Amino acid sequence: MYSGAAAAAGPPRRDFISVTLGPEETVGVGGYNNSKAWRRRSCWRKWKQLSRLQRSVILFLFAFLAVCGVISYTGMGEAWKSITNKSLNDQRREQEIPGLKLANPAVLPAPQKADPNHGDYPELSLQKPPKPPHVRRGPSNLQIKAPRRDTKLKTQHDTMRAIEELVKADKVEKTEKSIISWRGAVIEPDQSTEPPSSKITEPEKPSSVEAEDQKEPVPINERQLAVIEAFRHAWKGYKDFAWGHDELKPLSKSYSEWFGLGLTLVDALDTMWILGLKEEFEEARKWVANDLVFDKNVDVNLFESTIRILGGLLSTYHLSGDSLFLEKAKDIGNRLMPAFKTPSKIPYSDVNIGRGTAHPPRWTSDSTVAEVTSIQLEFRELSRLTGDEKFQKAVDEVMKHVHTLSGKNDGLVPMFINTNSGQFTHLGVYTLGARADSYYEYLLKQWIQGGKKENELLEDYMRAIEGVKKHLLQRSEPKKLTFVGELAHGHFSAKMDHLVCFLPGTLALGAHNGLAADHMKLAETLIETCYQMYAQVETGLSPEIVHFNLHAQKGHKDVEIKPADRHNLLRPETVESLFYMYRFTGDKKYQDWGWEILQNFNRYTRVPTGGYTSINNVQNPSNPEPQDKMESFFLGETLKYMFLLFSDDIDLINLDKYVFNTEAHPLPIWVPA
Ligand code: DMJ
Repeated sequence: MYSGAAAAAGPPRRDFISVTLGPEETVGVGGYNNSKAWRRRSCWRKWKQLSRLQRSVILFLFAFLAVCGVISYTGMGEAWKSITNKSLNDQRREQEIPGLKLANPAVLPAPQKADPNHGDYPELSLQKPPKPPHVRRGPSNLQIKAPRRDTKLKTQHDTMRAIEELVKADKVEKTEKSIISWRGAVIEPDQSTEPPSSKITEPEKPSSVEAEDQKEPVPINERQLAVIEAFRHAWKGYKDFAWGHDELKPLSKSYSEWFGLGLTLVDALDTMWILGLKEEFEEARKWVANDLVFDKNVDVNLFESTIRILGGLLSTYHLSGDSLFLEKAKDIGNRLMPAFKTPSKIPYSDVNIGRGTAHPPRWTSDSTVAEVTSIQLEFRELSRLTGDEKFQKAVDEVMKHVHTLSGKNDGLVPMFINTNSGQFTHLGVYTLGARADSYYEYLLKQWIQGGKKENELLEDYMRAIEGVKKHLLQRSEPKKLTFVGELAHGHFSAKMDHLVCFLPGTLALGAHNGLAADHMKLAETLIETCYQMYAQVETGLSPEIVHFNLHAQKGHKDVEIKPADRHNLLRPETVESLFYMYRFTGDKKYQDWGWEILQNFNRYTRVPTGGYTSINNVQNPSNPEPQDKMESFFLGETLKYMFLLFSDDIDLINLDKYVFNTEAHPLPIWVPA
């Protein structure tokens, strides 16, 4: 307190501190002596005049203020440092990665789990720089370039750290507010994916569309618009004549039931999402919410309902973040579980989802190998999402068992397996077509889904591809097309199902994930063959099965078609593989081939009143003999793969983040531990 009044009243003693100064020290009174010595002397005198208590209190005050000063100085320093660092990093970022959107980590490689030891940079610090791709990835403007290992390394590391921090901050913010997507659902923020462990307690969140809202939208091109138009036309037929039923019969303007579960609608949900068909999606969602009921006394095929319904619901949940789809997925998943109650734990083919009973087909106790080994991606994902390990346990057991079985031929498996003995049956017949196809596909895809750690799956896959090379590959005449035939008790048959055309895409996916480069070479030759299965036919559409000519004969093409095999069911496998090939090579010819196929579907299978139909005769352009059936996979797979094939956006279902199930439903790749 500095006041004349206080000075007059004398120093107060108790409640507060008073510093009393004599009148001679008042500015303007007496002469103004401001010499150092005088000041020192006068201060000392004042100090001595204070009581002991006053002196102690003043000392204490000084000490207290000094401590406060030190603390606030260091805090400000930190704050200042972080501000300057941040803006520096921002500048560097802009200089080094022009156009990089920080909130869009999708440009970085596969989702990887944070290293728990890397406390400071939990999100991205462990991500190794993307490996230079073995082949060119996508069109040049979308290619991910490997960072240069040169003097820039440190700055790049800094940049990564800056990105990590900003992404981390972005994530924290996201957890506080859900993102509402125009596609009608609340998208929850956390996209982390974890493999299920035996101690799953907390359910996982959807992988969702983390970067979609932030990144520049890649404009939809003409060919994609043509796919949207085709989808709308197909959907119109389904809506007008088959709404809520399994399949459209577009000619008779009616429908057919298989399981009575709105199969086409459920199979098409994620396609609508990907194509951006908001209204159609909303309408279908309403049907799922109000009318999709699994408590029905109906027999369903375990495999078909898993890949189409469970797979469709799971992927729609991931894309939309809408928990309705997860609830439905849980429901059907639980209802399918009785299939695994067999003596061998190899599941039965059929389940009554209302009664909770399962059984094999009436005529045999065998199941199909492809069916029991191509439900794993879906059940494993269901475990991860629900925290309930029983789904994964059941399907993993099947894979482990098949891994140890005898009866394989250099990794190639027979087509049947007995649900009582757990042994392969009908030994000696090997194909990559019907009844075995997706066994091979799921070996690779489970390995990818699980973060490339499950070595038995990889071993079985690699061995099988060697088996294909050794026993099933041949070249046709006159064009010398490499094709995959079949082996029956040591006899080679030059027969190839259209179904086998999944293989080039799978091989390319394996090569993209670091497997042998010659797999990519094989993929390139096989996709050419699959294309020729269309191009050499009168309608430009492939039949269900072809036989290749092994010997040159005048006037004969490579591809021969038997009358019983000349139907086309609107199958997806070739466009599926074209999609992978374009994504990994950027070679436009694959888009052009797909475009030809779409035009031929429009020419020969489109029904004017709505919908597309399977045809009976691909060799007769003037009468392809429409069959009056639109398979659900035309919407679930064929049109989806077409749309993705024509897209130049590698983040539209990024193949380092998602793995497609065998019905084209994308499921997240789990973050490697
Ligand atoms: C689809 O249900 C799946 O792709 C399955 O793996 C094979 N058959 C059809 C499409 O052809």
